[in-house]
Amino acid sequence: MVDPLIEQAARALSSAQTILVLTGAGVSAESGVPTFREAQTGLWARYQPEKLASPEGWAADPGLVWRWYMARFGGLETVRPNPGHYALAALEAAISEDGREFVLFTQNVDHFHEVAGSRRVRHLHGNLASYRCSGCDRSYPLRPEDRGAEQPPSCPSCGCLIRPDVVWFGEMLPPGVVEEAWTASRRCDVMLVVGTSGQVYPAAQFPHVARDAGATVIDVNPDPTPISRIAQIYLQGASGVMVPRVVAAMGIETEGS
Ligand code: BJW
Ligand code: ZN
Repeated sequence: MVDPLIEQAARALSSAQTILVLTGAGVSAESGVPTFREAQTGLWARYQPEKLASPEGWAADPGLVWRWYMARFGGLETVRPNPGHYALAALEAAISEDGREFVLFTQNVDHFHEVAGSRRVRHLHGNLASYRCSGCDRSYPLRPEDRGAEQPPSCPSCGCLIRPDVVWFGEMLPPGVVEEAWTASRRCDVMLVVGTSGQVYPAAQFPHVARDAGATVIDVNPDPTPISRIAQIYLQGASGVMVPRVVAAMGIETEGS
């Protein structure tokens, strides 16, 4: 028998004209990527990620921040998308085929959604594969030797340090993407939120905006968050389990199902 909450989520998504998906680090957890607010492992256990992902952390020790990003970037090479990513890609394919609207906003800097086959993906916090100059802002193609370097490389044009093209605390999100997210939050019928602690703004505000505008908010997370408390449907569990179940209950086939 299908869980009634799974059925409720499947019904809401099946009858929606416009679906917005918002993902956070939890969607990649089952791929083996540590989430932000769980304890970092190994070498990085003694550092707080919030301090490293900030202009202050960068100013205090750019080498440390550089090595952290290179370690995370390297770590992505050995891991793959998980059933949660694939189910979201299958959901998008089915919705788009019906002529309905689907967009996925992710706070993650990995590319698992794209690798799994998602098409309309918007990165709110940048991505780990892009680098730019902290001075003149020119984009910088990472060289193999930069990856094992103790210090960030210098910009060939102005000599300032090269940094990851991600959004740190206190920095602006890409304006076009964040504008699109506010608008989509106000007009979606269903917002499916997966694997975010709902602590980092402005992304944490989007589900509230959608809910206030009359959308159905579905939250998937093993642990309750401020978003699960306002969601009409809270699916308590891992995204690699719950999202494929919802998609299967809609009669959509997922890779590996
Ligand atoms: C599973 C699972 C499984 C586990 N399945 N789930 C309004 C109010 C208060 C403060 C602010 C505000 N507006 C702006 C701010 C300041 C600040 C902010 O939000 N501070 C808060 C901490 C209070 N925001 C900003 O500075 C933003 N900029 C901005 O707003 O500019 C304008 C402005 C500037 C200055 C002042 C005011 C306005 C920028 C935020 C940038 C965040 N950047 C980072 C780093 C990106 C690069 C990198 O990856 O290194 O983004 S921080 C980090 O947090 C990263 C994440 O994308 C982000 C969100 O984390 P996420 O994804 O939710 O991960 P976790 O680890 O927190 O949670 C994982 C969840 O998964 C948990 O719930 C688990 O239970 C769950 N889970 N396994 C499903 N299997
Ligand atoms: Zn430069």
